[in-house]
Amino acid sequence: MQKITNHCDIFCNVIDNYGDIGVCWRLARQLAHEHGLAVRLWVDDLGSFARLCPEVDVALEVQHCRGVEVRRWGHDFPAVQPAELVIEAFACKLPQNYIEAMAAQQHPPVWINLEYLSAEEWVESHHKLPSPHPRLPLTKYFFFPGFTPKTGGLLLERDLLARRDAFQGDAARQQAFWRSIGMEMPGAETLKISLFAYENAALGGLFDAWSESDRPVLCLVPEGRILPQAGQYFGDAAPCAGKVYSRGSLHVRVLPFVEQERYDELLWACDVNVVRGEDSCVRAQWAGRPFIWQIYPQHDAVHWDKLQAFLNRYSAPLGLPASAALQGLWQAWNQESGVGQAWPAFIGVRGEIERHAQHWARQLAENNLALNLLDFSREIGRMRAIKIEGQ
Ligand code: TRH
Repeated sequence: MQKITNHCDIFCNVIDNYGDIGVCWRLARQLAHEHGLAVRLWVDDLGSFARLCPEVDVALEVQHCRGVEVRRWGHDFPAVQPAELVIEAFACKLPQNYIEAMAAQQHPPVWINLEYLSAEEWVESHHKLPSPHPRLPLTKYFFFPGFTPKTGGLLLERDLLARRDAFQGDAARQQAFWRSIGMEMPGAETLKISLFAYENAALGGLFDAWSESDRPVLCLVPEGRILPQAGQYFGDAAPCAGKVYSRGSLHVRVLPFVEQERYDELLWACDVNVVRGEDSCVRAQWAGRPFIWQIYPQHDAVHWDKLQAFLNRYSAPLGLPASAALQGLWQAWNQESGVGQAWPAFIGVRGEIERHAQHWARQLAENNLALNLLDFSREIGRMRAIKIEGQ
């Protein structure tokens, strides 16, 4: 009989930025906390990890953080007993001795390659495809997150939407959040915007539009790649957390990079969120507020198809003016030009986009990635058991 999965190894190779470890850390916690698995998270860059989870000690080979065993994934990989469920994140290459150890098990692990998120149609037909190892008795399966029931769904903690609603419906909780970032809660007339972005030549145009707005705009910028440009707009060559700037109706406040769990509160507290990459984009969707997505740019330009696929899917239920306004602003932000011109139309349809955003989050919540992944690994286990019994 195939053993019931209770150990899981997740392998994370940090390529760039925070998305790889952001997704792996979220998945690791969810499998441990909500499904009772013993999770070992192998990470090759503890420095990036520590930005999301400050209690990570970058000097340690082995440590326990919030119920997850965190292991440095260094050059010489130790001889360890492989887990029953092995998740290779984003096609990172597993250590050869670990692969050999998997193959040597009486019941080889369920080996899953967790892929990047995309709204493109081909994802459905590639989800769960097997890839037999050319030499060893092992099969790797491709697991695709996505937006339709035929994909692996999205990462969502069991209580996230309830916590979001509790936060958004409680002025005292919101006030506590605003005080934690060093300010009083802004009045209802202020448009609150979080800004998490890669370098973007269109930032000046967006700031111009906000500074000319007929209502106050507060922009919160966690420290990161866009910050030098934000500082430059205000003539500051050394912007850093704690600084505040003003021009016209626009007030900008630089925040420290907050730990991952608190980033959700920032998204919930704002009226509009500017996000990037993969994980913050998903979190903005759970926030149920209008957002602007900057896709991770790729050299071969394949990101344009990916952007358009999501835009089409996301804006499909909107009326034509709202859909055009949303598409116009996202395209301008990603093309890095014309953002100031696209902003007024977007903000003019904010109410409709917000209603849509709430509905969208409720719908997507029905397709939970961690649950799907565990169901799939059990399904493979059952299939193998049937095959063995039939021999
Ligand atoms: O950091 P990213 O640009 O990561 C990217 C993408 O994931 C992309 O798909 C991938 O190919 C590339 O890396 C290599 O954006 P992302 O995915 O939003 O990840 C950011 C993480 O940082 C996310 O988990 C949220 C978290 N975060 C915080 O914890 N605190 C903060 O203050 C902020 C701004 C973000």
